[in-house]
Amino acid sequence: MTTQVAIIGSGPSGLLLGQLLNTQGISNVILDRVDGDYILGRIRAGILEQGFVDLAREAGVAERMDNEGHVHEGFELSMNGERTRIDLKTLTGGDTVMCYGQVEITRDLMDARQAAELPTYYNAEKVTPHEVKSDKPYVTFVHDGEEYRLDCDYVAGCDGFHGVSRQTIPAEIRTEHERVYPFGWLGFMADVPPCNHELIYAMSDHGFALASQRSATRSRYYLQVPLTDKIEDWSDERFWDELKKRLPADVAATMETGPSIEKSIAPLRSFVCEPMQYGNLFLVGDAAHIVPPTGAKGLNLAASDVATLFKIMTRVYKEGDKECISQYSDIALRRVWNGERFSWWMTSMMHDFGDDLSGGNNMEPLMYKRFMESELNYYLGSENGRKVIAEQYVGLPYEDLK
Ligand code: RFL
Ligand code: PHB
Repeated sequence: MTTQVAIIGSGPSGLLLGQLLNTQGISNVILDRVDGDYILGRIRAGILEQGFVDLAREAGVAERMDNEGHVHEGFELSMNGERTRIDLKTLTGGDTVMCYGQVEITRDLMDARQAAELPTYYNAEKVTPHEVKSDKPYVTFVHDGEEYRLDCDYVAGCDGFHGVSRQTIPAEIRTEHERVYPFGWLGFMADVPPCNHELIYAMSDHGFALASQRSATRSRYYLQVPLTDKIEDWSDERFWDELKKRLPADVAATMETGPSIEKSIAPLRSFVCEPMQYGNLFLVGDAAHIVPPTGAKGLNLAASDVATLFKIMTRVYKEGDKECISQYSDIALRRVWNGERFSWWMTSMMHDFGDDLSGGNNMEPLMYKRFMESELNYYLGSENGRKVIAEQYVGLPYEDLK
């Protein structure tokens, strides 16, 4: 089997890249180790930057998003019950974000791929890239008990944090930066109307909470929880009780509650792998970097990687310029480090690190807490501070190739 770009991973990164390449007539095959239903069962992101929205439109998969997604012109930060609105549109001179679930955009991408009859192998086992430093890379895998070899020009490693692609880069070439936070997020989905028309990120003496949403009738909430907590520890009733303590009192008082339709705990991590390419292998999205979800940046950084790789592939195949491929890692990493820094900063200011000394570089815990409270207070009280938050939240512009 032969293709131009072998894509490992059928998450949003791999699917978006495949769809964009197809608009330019660049052939691609996607391999994933699980099936489509499993992928659609992973409830994750909810906020898309304008850059993502524009890419989805370019890929021809935006119809449902444009009809059913909600444009948000702002969000709120609550500090011990005191609410401050970050007016994204005014503070950035017109930018907004789109509230549309990762599951929905992934479904739209899968449907478009199927309609275009582009080759996809789900439940592919032992997916392994080979010879990625040469100009004849290939990927081997097993499907339905049969062994396959996929010859290609390039390999896009879109296989998430636990994928095989990053491990293909020799350990002596790769530097991995990692910080694991001393708490996780308990996610909770319920078919009740959102408690507020915009998102609320809440810092409180009881810990962090986030009120998000998927539609006018579906809410998505998160609570900071100790890493040792198990899902069984959190009955629906306990969840709602705790959430009400952390959100502003007026919001909690009118909030509608109901049974959960999904509950899960995710650890929080900052992670970057440098470089993001090795020969003709490119790492894209979570395969190369992870952010804590506080800034809503994970999926959006994946999209900016996709945008850069798509520009490179288009130039390679349309103009015959192979030199430009060496630009990938540097361009991608500049935006990634910015998103990492913002996500770390938001996480640090808004969560309770308790006695954990890693929060503030071995600083006395209460001193660190006071510094962070003071920092948040300052940013919220100053228009320039709110502008900085707004500019980062809507996302920095994508960088062009040289
Ligand atoms: P994915 O989605 O992990 O997809 C990778 C795919 O690769 C497959 N795979 C393999 N296939 C073949 N062979 C192998 N050896 C393979 N190993 C893995 C997997 O089966 C999978 O299908 O990575 P991708 O495409 O890079 O997408 C990244 C995003 O999923 C992620 O960044 C976001 O979900 C992060 N995130 C958020 N991002 C935002 O931009 N805005 C948000 O509001 C936001 N909220 C969140 C989030 C992530 C969360 N969790 C649970 C981590 C909220 C949460 C709670
Ligand atoms: C979500 O709706 O899942 C969501 C929104 C904003 C975040 C993280 C998650 O920062």
